[in-house]
Amino acid sequence: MPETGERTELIVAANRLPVDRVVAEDGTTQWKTSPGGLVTAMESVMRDREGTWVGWAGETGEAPEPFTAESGLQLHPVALSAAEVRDYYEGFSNDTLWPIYHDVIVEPTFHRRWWSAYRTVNERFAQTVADVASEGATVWVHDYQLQLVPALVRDLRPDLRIGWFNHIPFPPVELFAQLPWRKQLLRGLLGADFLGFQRSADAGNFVRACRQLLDATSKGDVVLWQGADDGHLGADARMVRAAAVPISIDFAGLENLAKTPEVRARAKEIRRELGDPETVLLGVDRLDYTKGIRHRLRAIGELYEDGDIAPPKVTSLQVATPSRERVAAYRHLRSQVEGMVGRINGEFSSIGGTAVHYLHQSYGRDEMAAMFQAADIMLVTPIRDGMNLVAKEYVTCRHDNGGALVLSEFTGAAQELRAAYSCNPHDIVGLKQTILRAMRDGPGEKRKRMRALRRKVRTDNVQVWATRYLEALEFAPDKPTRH
Ligand code: GDG
Repeated sequence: MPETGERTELIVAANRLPVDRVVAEDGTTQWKTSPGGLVTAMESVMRDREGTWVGWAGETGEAPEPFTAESGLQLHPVALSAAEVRDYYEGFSNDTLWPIYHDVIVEPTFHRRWWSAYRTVNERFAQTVADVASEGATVWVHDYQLQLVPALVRDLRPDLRIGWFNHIPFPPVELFAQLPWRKQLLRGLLGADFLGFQRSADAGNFVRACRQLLDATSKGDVVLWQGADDGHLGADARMVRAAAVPISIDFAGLENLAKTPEVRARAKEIRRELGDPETVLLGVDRLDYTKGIRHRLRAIGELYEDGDIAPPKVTSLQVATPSRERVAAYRHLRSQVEGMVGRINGEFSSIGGTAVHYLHQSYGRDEMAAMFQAADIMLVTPIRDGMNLVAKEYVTCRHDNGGALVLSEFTGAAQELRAAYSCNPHDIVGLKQTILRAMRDGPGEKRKRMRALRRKVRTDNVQVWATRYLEALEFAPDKPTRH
């Protein structure tokens, strides 16, 4: 392994480094790796490729010096000022791009100042990548916060192999076209050799946007970009492949955790604490308007009202992890959700029988695994979601082949998890029927579905995803010959 600060062969660039600073009792600072599938996947591919992860360490002001995490990952922090976090991250990334890329569920906000910060921060990331990459290295850029990085890195370091992966959907051109900076974003992405998306529909949307907004041509999943807007083949002409490489989770790691005696015991204890109901309905989401929490609560409330379900026999648990609370749309969502939970509980709970247990908190991985095991019906009902890892985590934790997954057709996961109980969350009547069907189907039918779901996630796990992505990047088409 190279010493920290040396040039490396594989560079991952993502908005956030996978660590959090924790201050010990004696006042010393330590960096704790934040657990998650992406980190696990990167650890496995970076271990044998001398990798460095470039990203923000989570605190504003001067960046810490590059360091090695306890997991062995080399980390290279990028500095962000408080104003940049506000304008580049909370503003442009989460209040301009996020709503546009998620079907404009809420109205996007456009500010030229935010765009300018986005450009500045993308330039800083690109410069850092260019500084740490060894000759001919591979660069893997992640997500919507860094869409200008591929072209900026290519300008600085034409010798590098550059890929980008979008964790969220790529919108239809009709919505993408609203962005005042649409061409700059497309040109930024076209600096890459390979662009990975969650679904082939997302890749298709990107290719169509290039054709319509840049007059690029395409053949299959390859965009031919002339390198100039005048239709002539310029010196920067390139071929860029855009295809689906759906992300997954660390199946073996999570299944092992779910099988530990502690997690199994905790799952039983959770059911006891909920009053030993016959059926537990569960939702686990970041508190985000894309996740369909309001639609889900509407359906649950109506099921109580219709008398199809009643506490304490049936109870529901909603974990809504705090998220982006400085963005107005998220504060508004929180008060709507909490109003709905209050109304449902006011009408349908009794002493000793709560209709909706609502938890606006975040939990450790063990507790999440126990909750998944304790749930009979998992409700994953986003209005739009790039993939949705919660759905995959739930089936991974059900090593007993029990439980049932209700899954929105508007998630990337729905393309893969065909054996789930599929729903359209906008159709409240249909959603109620699907929940009831998932509750009432016999154990044989449910086990058959769960086995198929688990087979899929076991095979297409996050390690396979990372390998597939890097292969696609390696074999992406080269620059076109000029004539
Ligand atoms: C984006 C895309 C895509 C949640 N609460 C807690 C907690 N979580 C974990 C879940 C899961 C992750 O966070 C959330 O992942 P999702 O996929 O559900 O959604 P996003 O955060 O929106 O992620 C999404 C994903 O990127 C990956 O490409 O699937 O479509 O929007 O792993 O378990 N984990 C812990 N405590 C919590 O309270 N420990």
